[in-house]
Amino acid sequence: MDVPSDAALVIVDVQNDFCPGGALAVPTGDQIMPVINRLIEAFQRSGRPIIASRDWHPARTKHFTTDGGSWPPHCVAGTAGAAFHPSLTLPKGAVIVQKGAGAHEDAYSAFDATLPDGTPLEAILRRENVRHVVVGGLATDYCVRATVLDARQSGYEVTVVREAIRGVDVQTGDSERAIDDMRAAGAIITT
Ligand code: VGL
Ligand code: ZN
Repeated sequence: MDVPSDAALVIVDVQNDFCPGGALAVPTGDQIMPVINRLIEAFQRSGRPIIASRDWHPARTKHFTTDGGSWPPHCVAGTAGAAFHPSLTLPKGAVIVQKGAGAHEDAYSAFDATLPDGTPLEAILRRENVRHVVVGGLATDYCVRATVLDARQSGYEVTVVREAIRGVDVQTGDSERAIDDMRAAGAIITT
């Protein structure tokens, strides 16, 4: 893809637990890898920022069914399930932000993520003069959707690469509805 000069790539939660074999697997979640890796190469060539968020939960959190929440335990900080998928080729300079470390938050959006020192994603985007985010990752109907809606709310141009996302589809059609929601919020869905 042509990388706009004011763009950053935001890769949402491409972690083992969201891929086949993981604790909260997105069907065919691993199939986005070649597409994401091509996006990474394009951004790398353009010298534009590459940011990867990771879901990074404590062992006990209201986010998990074990404490009254919606999801089986997944992406517990530091575990193999929370590691980035081995086929994701993040370059040295990639910025890793994490979210969901509080025991009382879902933190679906990458805009809830921070560096380990607490610097929020938006501060990083501001520092890099980013006005446009290109988004891929998992899952379409949760963290990708929440990230895209927050980005639009904050005034960013947003491009979502259709082949670079996959959804959970707890209810049939959730991912298609999420794409409609993102488009309605002004995101451009490209192929
Ligand atoms: C996600 C459900 C629970 C996601 C995270 O990354 O989309 N979904 N936690
Ligand atoms: Zn989670």
